[in-house]
Amino acid sequence: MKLYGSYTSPFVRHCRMALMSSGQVFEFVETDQASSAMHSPTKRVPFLQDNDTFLTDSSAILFYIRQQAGQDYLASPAELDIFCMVNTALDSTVNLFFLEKDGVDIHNVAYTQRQAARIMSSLAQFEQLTLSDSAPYSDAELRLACYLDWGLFRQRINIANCPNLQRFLAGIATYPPFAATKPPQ
Ligand SMILES: N[C@@H](CCC(=O)N[C@@H](CS)C(=O)NCC(=O)O)C(=O)O
Repeated sequence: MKLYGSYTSPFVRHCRMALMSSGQVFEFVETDQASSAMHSPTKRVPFLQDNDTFLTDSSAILFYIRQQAGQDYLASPAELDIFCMVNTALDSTVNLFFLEKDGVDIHNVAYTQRQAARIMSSLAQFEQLTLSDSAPYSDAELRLACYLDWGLFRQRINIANCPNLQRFLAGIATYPPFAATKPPQ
């Protein structure tokens, strides 16, 4: 099984954590934008190849990994909803990151202003969640941790006024698969 991705992507990190905790043998193939543009129709990472199985989205990749390992994945509509909400915030944050990198003035465009507002209201909602303070973590929680850590690493979010999220991140920092996949600083 080959997982293609970067060491910084939060979507890839979640898949790497799932693979590590499943005990499955896999090869991680570091993939840049030029290579993902050539090998995946979405032109994004992660993507996964396992014999005849080719998957192009982290949600499907996680489904595959969890299924193969006989582990739970998004066990209730409520958990799926949190997972989706984190993905929405993450997509908005990644979009703003890339747009700003490409020179777009994101503060003066109505659409990007809406994305920024979405990120703020999502963080406020995440702060209200009841979150585990130690393993086992659900996939919604793992996705949230990947998002928060990436957002802080890229200086795209501020959780100074979110004690619940800070506590959650401090707890998961000692979870071995999370610690082992930290983006290179
Ligand atoms: N829905 C996708 C999102 C993946 C994604 O946004 N990946 C980013 C890296 S964090 C990417 O490859 N972006 C390149 C681009 O948009 O050109 C998933 O869950 O796998």
